[in-house]
Amino acid sequence: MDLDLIIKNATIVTATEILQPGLSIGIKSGQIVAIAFSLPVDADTQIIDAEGAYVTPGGVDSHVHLHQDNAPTGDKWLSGSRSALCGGNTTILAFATQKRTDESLFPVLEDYHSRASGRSFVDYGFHLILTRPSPEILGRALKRMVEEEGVTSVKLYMTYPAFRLGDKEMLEVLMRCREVGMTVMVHAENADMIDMITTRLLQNSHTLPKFHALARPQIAESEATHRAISLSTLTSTPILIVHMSSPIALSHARKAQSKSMLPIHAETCPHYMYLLSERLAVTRFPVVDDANRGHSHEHGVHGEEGGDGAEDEWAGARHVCAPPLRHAEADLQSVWDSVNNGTITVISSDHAPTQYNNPQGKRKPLVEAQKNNSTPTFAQIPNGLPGIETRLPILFSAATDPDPSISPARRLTLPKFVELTSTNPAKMYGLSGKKGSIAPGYDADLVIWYPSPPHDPAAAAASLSDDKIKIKIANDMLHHSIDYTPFEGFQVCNWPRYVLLRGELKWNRDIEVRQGPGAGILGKPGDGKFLRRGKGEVLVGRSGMGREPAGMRDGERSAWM
Ligand code: DUC
Ligand code: ZN
Repeated sequence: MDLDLIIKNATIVTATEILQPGLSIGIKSGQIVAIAFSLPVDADTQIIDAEGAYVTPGGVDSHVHLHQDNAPTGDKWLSGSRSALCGGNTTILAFATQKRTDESLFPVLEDYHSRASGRSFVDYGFHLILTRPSPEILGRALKRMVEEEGVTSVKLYMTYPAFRLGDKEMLEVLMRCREVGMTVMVHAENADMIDMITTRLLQNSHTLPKFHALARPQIAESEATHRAISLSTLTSTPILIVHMSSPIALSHARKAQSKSMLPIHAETCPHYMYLLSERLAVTRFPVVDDANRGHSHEHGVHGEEGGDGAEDEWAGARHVCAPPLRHAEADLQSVWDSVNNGTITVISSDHAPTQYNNPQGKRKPLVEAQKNNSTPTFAQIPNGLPGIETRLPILFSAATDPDPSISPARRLTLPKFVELTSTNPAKMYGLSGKKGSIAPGYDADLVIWYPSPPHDPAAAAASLSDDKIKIKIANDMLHHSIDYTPFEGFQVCNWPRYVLLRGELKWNRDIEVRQGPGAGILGKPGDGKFLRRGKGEVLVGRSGMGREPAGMRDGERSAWM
């Protein structure tokens, strides 16, 4: 068989099961070719001993913003993809953004290719953000994107003046995406509600970061979600609603999936599973918060109780994202419940960072206001959080941490972890058969974790003192170019020990721990290849032309569709 590499003594996890411990994974020419208890070794076969640890498919982070014009202090490809790798990701899907002035999509794609080319540590692809879906674009360009460029997904915004599409434009895009087989992502928030509330908050001098959460209430998300589902139903087009945070919005998705069998997919992110809007009101950072990992807690995050940072009334700007962090534990719980009852199809990071201490970053409103002698406002704070490197360790911990104080309601199973962070995003975005699973024929993109602590509570308590398996997240251990992480101080019980991209070891945390920051990165910029993707799969509901929506006669749509 002439194997290049064998990962021995693995406990392999797939989206459906945890395989019997002790298996070996045989790798040749970057692909998995065999899984067995014993594989033939020759003189050139390299061996990595997983020591019984869980081995999961490399993470597929299908929602990351790198080198975007509206985030000049955010991660570009080098730092963003490096951070992805060190957090266990081997594929990332980022955005190529059409500006309203861009008449053609092809120069846009070329521009974004040139931003990424030769710089990525991990494999990557692009979703197109459509802001001007002209007849030409709908007529030919999208089809060519699928057939010639391997770009098979678009993202549509229902909010943000620079990006927002009206319902008619969305309908036209949906109809065309169904025809050409593109996956449609939707950012669902009602723009006019947000605009009206923001204007009135500012008129009332409510300008601090904490008012960001009031400006984008849950009803703005739930109304737009319901509308997006209606548009999808009318046009019989599958959609994926990104970064869902609201219980009512999630209930709309669940009802559509379960009662009407519609192909409505839902994405969430770790920040909507762990962080509350009270963080927008903090006046010190880092925040002292024992609320992570699903412990129920009485006290929240308050400036006075805050960490060792200096007093700063703008500190909460670090947590400005859209949709905003929600107010209540019950909101977090509804997201967890939606993860576990199957409503959520994908958990991405929505890594969309901006530095804090930078005049072009989260503090920009303060700097500008000082120059113009005006008042800084929450509405000028760039939206988005970093999270590409912390997504997998946090969620893997939710699946494996033996700490009995973690609420069972805030856990997920290991197969569910694999399904939502790797297998499903690969399937949804046209990477089936290549990425997102551990099986013969797939790319050998693998994460080998540290051997888990025993599940016997006494033994677990003893081994929790081992630094390898009890890790406190700190920004200075991350590899992005951002000066904070919202997960500072969170305890996780594991971290990707080895990460392999197409059969080559690219991250070795043992070396990082021994030799210091950056030493564990064995990969280099340009290792990551652009992925020409196929058409995405529909994972929930019925695909293709379903029955007419309620109230229409059978076949009625054929008069206009
Ligand atoms: N919200 C978005 O819509 N995009 C990026 C970041 C964010 O918070
Ligand atoms: Zn985003």
